[in-house]
Amino acid sequence: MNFSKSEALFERAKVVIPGGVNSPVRAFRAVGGKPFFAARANGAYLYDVDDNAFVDYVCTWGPAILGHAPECVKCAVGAALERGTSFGVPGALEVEMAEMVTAWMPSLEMVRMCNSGTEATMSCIRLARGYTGRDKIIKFEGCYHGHVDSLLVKAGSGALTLGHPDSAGIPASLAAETLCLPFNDLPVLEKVLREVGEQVAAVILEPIPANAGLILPQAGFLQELRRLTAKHGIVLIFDEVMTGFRVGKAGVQGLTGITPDLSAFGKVIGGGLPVGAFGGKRAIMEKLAPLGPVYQAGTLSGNPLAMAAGLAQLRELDANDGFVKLEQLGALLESGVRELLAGKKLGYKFYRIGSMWCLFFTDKEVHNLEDAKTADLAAFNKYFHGMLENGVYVPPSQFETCFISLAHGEVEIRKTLTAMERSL
Ligand code: KE4
Repeated sequence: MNFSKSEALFERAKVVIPGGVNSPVRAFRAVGGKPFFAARANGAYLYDVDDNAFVDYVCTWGPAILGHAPECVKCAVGAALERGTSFGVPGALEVEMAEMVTAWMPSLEMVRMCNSGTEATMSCIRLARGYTGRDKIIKFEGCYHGHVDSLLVKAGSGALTLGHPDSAGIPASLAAETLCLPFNDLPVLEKVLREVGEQVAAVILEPIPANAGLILPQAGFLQELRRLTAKHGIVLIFDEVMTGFRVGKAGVQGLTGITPDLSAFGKVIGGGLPVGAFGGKRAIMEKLAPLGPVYQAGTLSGNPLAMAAGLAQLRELDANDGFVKLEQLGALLESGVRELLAGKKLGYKFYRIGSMWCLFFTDKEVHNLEDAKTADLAAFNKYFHGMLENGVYVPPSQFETCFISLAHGEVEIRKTLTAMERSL
């Protein structure tokens, strides 16, 4: 494949944009090589500036659940555009969006729109601290919640030691308020809560972690987490930025019947435009300004273009049994992949939930970040570039998750399996 125009753009980009990208993962640093630059996208396909076409399993990291540039979203945004791009005063679409998502998600008694997943999780953390009057936060290794200072924290040496910054620029004093525990490990969680439970404002997690590859919660883990957080008066926050409106109409909380106290959303809810949202129990949400003492704000929060895009996408998903079709597509891909892997020597582990899937390059079952790190990254990188050369774009890191859209069909899945056969 020829990538000459992308390479020229990348050289220009690196002069004026750090690393040449506006978000680090796009730089292909984990897999080597240089990123391609998108020219356009439609349906299941991304097209780069050199006219290469790729079956896209990144789906702009989740938002393109209908596929790229769906007609319903284009029409809705076009109509909204005629009425103006942003008002800075409340609009009817914000009310429609809030009524829709609170009807879809029983745990959401109230919801507030913001502009990214990061803002959503950051606001949940501040709200939980303001509501409980406590300072400590518990998160889990391998879970990513956006670039929030309190959540860019890695585990200390022992489970009980406090967190250390996972990025420069985060005060050790702030990181120390965050404990980072192994996912799927109830004994450690119970021990920590016995020690410091009454000091903990919130436990935040991706209920199905998808930023360390895809890690499925083991039976009973989420249920016990809900019981223990309730017992200690701790706000349970489900970060459903990836899984919300992706794994089902009511996200993981709908699949499991577990009711978190707060939830964070992004990606799908914005239809490809910048949107985040957070919501939950009325008693907690009413602590937010202008009602309560917890400040949170945003110039473009709930702006009419993003609301129009998100509403159109969610309505299309719901009106056409989107989640049922996504499950069927996921199952079709899975059966093909498992047939392919059966004939291979090297250890692979394939995990899927609905339209989210991940191929780990390890023969160890993956239940947490430590397991995920046993993956053979050199083998993954060879696979990534092989897939790209064969016209399939999977996330440029072993520690990400693939997304299927409703625009993927049997043709794209067959193309994917052929590319995989050549790349493994
Ligand atoms: P944003 O601030 O990027 O909209 O959302 C942050 C976020 C929060 N919570 C979860 C579970 C997330 O997956 C994310 C963002 N996901 C990454 C993909 N691993 C976005 C891609 C990127 O960083 O460019």
